[in-house]
Amino acid sequence: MRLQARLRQVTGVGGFGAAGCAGLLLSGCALFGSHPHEAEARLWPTADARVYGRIALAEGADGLQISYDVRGLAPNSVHGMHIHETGLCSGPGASDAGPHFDREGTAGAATAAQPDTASGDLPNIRADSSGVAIGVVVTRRLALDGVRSVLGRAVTVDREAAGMTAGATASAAEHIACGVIGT
Ligand SMILES: [Cu+2]
Repeated sequence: MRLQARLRQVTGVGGFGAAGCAGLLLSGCALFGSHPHEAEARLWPTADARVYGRIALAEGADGLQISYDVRGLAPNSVHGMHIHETGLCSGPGASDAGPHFDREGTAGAATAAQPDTASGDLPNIRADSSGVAIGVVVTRRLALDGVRSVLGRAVTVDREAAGMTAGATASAAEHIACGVIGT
């Protein structure tokens, strides 16, 4: 009976969590729990583009905060930005990234006012007169763990703005930059 109680304690939630964290001390597990609360993606140009940048992701009380800093864009241009299903930036225009991340299965319900509703569809980014787009998006539809996790997926910048044609699957849009989200 005493042995059984001990085993239960070792394999219980508390014991498992501590054991899981022991190997992950360097990633901040001891401070924040069993999954990362911060991640980033470095964006590199695809095809002939000269676009590069960084996306920083942080989980907070309001959801997932996505901060972007994209450079090398045409002055005052507007571009679509998405999370894609697969963490690959290879293929023509990063086509290996696959379809837009859409865990909720809501894409296709597009209207002119709400052009695309896949959870991986982020608002358009807007370059200033120097071709730099900096901004922050906060969403509860994405996370860094569970079924909404974007870890290991690709984030892309489109040549065109999203939502120009309601109902179009923007997966076919040409990408000018791509990066894989990691910790
Ligand atoms: Cu895309």
